[in-house]
Amino acid sequence: MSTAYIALGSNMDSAAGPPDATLAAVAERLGTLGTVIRRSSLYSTRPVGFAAQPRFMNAVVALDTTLAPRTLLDQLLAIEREFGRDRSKSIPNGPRTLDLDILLVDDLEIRDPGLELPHPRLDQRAFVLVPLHEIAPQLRIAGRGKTVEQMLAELHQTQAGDTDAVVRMESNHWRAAA
Ligand code: PH2
Ligand code: MG
Ligand code: MG
Repeated sequence: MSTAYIALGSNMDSAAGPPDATLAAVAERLGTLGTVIRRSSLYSTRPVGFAAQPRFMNAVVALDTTLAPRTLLDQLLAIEREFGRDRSKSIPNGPRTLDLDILLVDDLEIRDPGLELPHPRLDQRAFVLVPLHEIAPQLRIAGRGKTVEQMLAELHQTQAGDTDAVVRMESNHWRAAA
């Protein structure tokens, strides 16, 4: 059994509804791949990389699973498609109905095409580190020799005073999800 940390993101409506409803439905769907043992709050986040698009909803969940990382990735890409993601029509870092990224699987270090663990941009992204810190502050990141708490503190030093980038949200959809 492995523990995978998975980042969820959405900034376009899907068939399940607006981004918070989509992420709530996705959190339940992830339960078919293992057991969701922790779930962060939902955060409204400023788009990173391509600014001219709506704010994102982001969250992180911890999943206990027997699936191998590559199989887990294939399953996550299938769930993205289920929720309306069409990669043939999208621009890099642009709007999407659903993005599912594997951040970490135990202490594995993998550098394969399409699957890099830990996620290579983990330490630059407050929209990932803030929710990850909420559910696993003392988790040590493989190959970096740092905990999530230490990484977030370093990021905050470079982004001091940026209070609008990652804002915790209340969502009835998210709260109701198992
Ligand atoms: N995902 C991206 C690019 N930029 N910005 C925010 N705030 N949240 C995201 O999930 C996100 C992003 C590429 O996957
Ligand atoms: Mg992503
Ligand atoms: Mg992705």
